[in-house]
Amino acid sequence: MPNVGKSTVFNSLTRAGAESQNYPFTTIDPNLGVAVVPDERLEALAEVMKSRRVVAATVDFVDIAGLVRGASGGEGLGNQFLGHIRECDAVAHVVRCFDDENVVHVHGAVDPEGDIETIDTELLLADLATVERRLERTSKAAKGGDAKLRAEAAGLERLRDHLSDGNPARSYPASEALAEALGTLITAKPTLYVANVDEESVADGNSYSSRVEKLAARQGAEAVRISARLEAEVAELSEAEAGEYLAMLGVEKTGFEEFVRAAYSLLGLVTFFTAGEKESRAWTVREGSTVRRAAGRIHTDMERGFIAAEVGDWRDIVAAGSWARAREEAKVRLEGRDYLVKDGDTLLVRFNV
Ligand SMILES: Nc1nc2c(ncn2[C@@H]2O[C@H](COP(=O)(O)OP(=O)(O)OP(=O)(O)O)[C@@H](O)[C@H]2O)c(=O)[nH]1
Ligand SMILES: [Mg+2]
Repeated sequence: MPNVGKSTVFNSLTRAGAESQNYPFTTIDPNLGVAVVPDERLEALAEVMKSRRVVAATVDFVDIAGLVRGASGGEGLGNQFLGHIRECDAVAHVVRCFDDENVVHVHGAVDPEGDIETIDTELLLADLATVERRLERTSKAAKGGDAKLRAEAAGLERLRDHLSDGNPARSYPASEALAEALGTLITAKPTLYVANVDEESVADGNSYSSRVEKLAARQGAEAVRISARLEAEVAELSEAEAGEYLAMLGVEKTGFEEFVRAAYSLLGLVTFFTAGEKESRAWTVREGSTVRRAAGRIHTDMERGFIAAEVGDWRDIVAAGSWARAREEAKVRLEGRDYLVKDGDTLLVRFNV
């Protein structure tokens, strides 16, 4: 929705300094920013290795314009804005969960479920239109008798009914025939609800945020609580002042770290590490990637000339304190090209080009 705090949340995550103002449609063109994923495992590795450089994993965020009722029909630049969502891998849906009579709500009252429903309906309608167009094309082409096309058309009909009943595409059973079609749908994207609460409600939440959490649970979606306003304020303070201020509010964590972590896990990624004196670094690959593919993230030469990788769990590497020690203690093993990288693996790649 417009004016619910999306740009404020985005700024708190990325420090990108996007414009945030107290009126709807402050944001028209998308803002791009990068958030660093906090990772204690990487910190621990860098410390024992005495790394001169520490490079964390990152998530790219795009802050977009608010949608309004009718967006799927082109209302309020709807088509353009929906296009920005289509380009992303996952959606963080910011929901206003704070009272403030000075901040305009486009429908006049704070209403988290109503807001979510308005937006979800537009996203569903947009997907429904996409599926109907595709169904029309596929049905026509299937008249030629091609079995594959007929199966796709039948699948699209079932998908259309699923969406018409108000269900997001992400709850439609995975199907090979529809993989391509599903890939173009907004409601197929993993979604995280972000309850934007006031400073006082970060610690325990409020009635709005608990409603968002309940709704998310019903949908099988995730929800996090964050106070964007608090994040913005804390960003202006020195570390000592920030600590004092947070203690005064009874807040241990501002929600920022949980948000970035939740966003990261939403994307179905795993983190692996490289660790040494020169640099310790967190890398990102899709779940189910082979170690050879993972090596390619570090350098294309490593994928091309891949021989084998020494692999150790990050905890074992930290406990050993060095690769040499970890080898002595038999805490690293040699894996071939088809080994599937697990979250927390620490790699040393052997290659030859
Ligand atoms: N009281 C309070 N105000 C907030 C909070 N978060 C954002 N705001 C205010 O709400 C107004 C809108 O914030 P933005 O971040 O620009 O909202 P947006 O969703 O990006 O808005 P559009 O780009 O116009 O759709 C600004 O005046 C913010 O200061 C909050 O947690 N508490
Ligand atoms: Mg904005």
